[in-house]
Amino acid sequence: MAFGTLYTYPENFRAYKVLIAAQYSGAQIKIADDFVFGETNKSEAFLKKFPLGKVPAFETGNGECITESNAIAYYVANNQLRGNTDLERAEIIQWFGFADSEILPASCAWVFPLLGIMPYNKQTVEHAKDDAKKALTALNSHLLTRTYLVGERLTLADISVAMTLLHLYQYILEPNLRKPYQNVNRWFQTVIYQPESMAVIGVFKLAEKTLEYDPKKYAEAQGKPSKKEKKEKESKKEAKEPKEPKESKKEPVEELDAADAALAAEPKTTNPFDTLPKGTFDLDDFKRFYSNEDEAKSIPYFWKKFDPEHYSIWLGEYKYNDELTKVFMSCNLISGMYQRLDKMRKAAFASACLFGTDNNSTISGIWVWRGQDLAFTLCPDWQVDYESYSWTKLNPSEEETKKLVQQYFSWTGTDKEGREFNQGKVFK
Ligand SMILES: N[C@@H](CCC(=O)N[C@@H](CS)C(=O)NCC(=O)O)C(=O)O
Repeated sequence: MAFGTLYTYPENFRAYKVLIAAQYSGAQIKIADDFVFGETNKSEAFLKKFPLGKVPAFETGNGECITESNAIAYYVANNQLRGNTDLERAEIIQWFGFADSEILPASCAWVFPLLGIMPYNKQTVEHAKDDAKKALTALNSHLLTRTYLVGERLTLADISVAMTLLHLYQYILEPNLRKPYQNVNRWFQTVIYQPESMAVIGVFKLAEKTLEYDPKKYAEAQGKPSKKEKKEKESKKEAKEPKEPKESKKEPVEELDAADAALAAEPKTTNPFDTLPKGTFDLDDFKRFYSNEDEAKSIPYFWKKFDPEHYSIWLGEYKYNDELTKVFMSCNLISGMYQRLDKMRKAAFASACLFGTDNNSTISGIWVWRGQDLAFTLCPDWQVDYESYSWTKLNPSEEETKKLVQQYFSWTGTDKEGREFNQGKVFK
């Protein structure tokens, strides 16, 4: 069985292919901790292993390096996913090419301007819409008589094509637009609602309304004034100064890769926690202290600094423990949730523990965040996983809370039914 480390930023649809394939095969994949897109993948150490500096990238347990998401997915997959015959294997490669050449460029050119990570060019977008429709029509005909793209069972072809369609279904294909592609819709939902897919991407919501183009978004993402702001500024300037020769109207044509990179970069939007008063608890300072000192010092430090007026403490207990199987898969469930909550790190900290062993385990954790309410409700992006947990707000002055904080921060003890601590993961 394959094992190794996957380098990626959170919510990368290409990495999803790999992680879903691993859910099927049981491959043990560790997601590289502390990966910072644009830094880690441009570091000397990374480029030595992966000269193009792109992600996802995979390092096997034996130190072999693989790039290209389809290739990594193939490596970590099992025989069912790889296809049973030479013909099936060839067809899977065919669908890899279809996803990357027929769907992806059209999807990026259509979606990225709406997300504000690529300039809007009407002609390019109209062209992309036509291309996307052609690809969807071909796919729809293929799926008229089939459940899966290749053979009778789900394969890497389904995973790769569905993940490449993810942004279109998420941001563009509102009910009216997806209506002509009923076979694709049915198949897409079959693929993404498999437990193996849901363990990676969570509960996926199909677009209810196509994202609207907002010229301000791109300007903001670039840290530039919008066209309107620019015009206003220029007309003020023109009133004072003689006219400069006019700039060309043509928008710069950006490479899709650059937009792809922008998708991974930190958006410049405000964080929902910014709307709440900061209080006196310096969470970053506590996180540093917790990382550098042992718990005999860091837990008393937590209580010394904790500000109960502006921060709250919660116990989160996974609701579907009966469905947990392999311990490493459950750990990936926790890492996946942490990745999806990346922007919560700014004002949240958690220590989640897995108790028990394979096929007999539970997940629970202690969470601390700014504000007194359930933080997940502050932002739709944070609502993928939280409903899979029951949340209990703890009273910081109660002895029971002190015990739980002690236990979870120091990764000790048992769960309520006496299962021993097995593994812990910190969100910081
Ligand atoms: N064909 C590659 C594409 C990988 C790729 O373009 N990754 C983007 C992010 S999703 C990247 O790492 N870009 C960084 C760069 O271009 O410097 C795959 O499927 O893995």
